[in-house]
Amino acid sequence: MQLMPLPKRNLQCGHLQLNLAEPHVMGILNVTPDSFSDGGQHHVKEQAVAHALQMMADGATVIDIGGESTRPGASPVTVDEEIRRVIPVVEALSQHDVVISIDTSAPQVIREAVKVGAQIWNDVRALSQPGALQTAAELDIPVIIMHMRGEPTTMNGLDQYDDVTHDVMRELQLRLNDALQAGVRAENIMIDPGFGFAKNAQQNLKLLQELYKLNQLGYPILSALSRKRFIGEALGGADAQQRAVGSVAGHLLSIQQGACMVRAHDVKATKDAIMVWQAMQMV
Ligand code: 9MG
Repeated sequence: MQLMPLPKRNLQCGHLQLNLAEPHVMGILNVTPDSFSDGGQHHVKEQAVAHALQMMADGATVIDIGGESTRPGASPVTVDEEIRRVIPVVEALSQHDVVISIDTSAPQVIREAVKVGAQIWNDVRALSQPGALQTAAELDIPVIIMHMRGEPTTMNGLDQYDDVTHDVMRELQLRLNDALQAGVRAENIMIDPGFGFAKNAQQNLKLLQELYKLNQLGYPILSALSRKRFIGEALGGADAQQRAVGSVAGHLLSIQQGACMVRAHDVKATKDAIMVWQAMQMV
């Protein structure tokens, strides 16, 4: 496996800066009805904020808040519902020293979230929804452009690749071209290979093995494989709750190849692994 240095630059996130010379943990905060025990909307917000604060204490510098599940088969939610779920949590977290990322594809959601303090747009649909490119250019905030084919509901049948890494890079480049053409600044772009989106287990592993190649595109890389099915399969069929250590391994392999951010459920374990990696780098 070829090793690549991390990109040595800062990502400006509103009034906060992320130094991308060191790896960052993005903690996952799903604000969907099944994420927290049902105790009414206010109670869900309290639990979500408490969970985010714990992830920050554990070492997350970014919290990724999502109000729509992108799992295959998950039912879509309306923009109004997404806003209702996400905005109160953004408002509460904006009082804290953490970068807030919003996992949404809807321009209206990110616009509302930025008004109350969000700084990064994490879009698994890579700015493909109507108005998304213009919104990203206008808001002038960091955007994560992820590779996917189709929609979460249709992607499972779209995994025909000649060479998965090469094809993912070529298709990502097309989305990058569209973003740049629309006026999104290169300094605001991060890329993501989209582990688990329109890829089978072997293809996900191949992408992980060759992640370093994505450095050729010239943008900081986010790796997001936390608790995904292919990690479970590599572990011989572990269910989601038993995939923490496997996910940490995958994230560390990503960082070793140049990823400067990893999106994780298990923040403390991920941070510990990164600290060992960093200590080794210092020798
Ligand atoms: C929200 N979400 C779920 N999986 C993801 C992935 O692989 N990358 C990014 N950027 N977001 C994701």
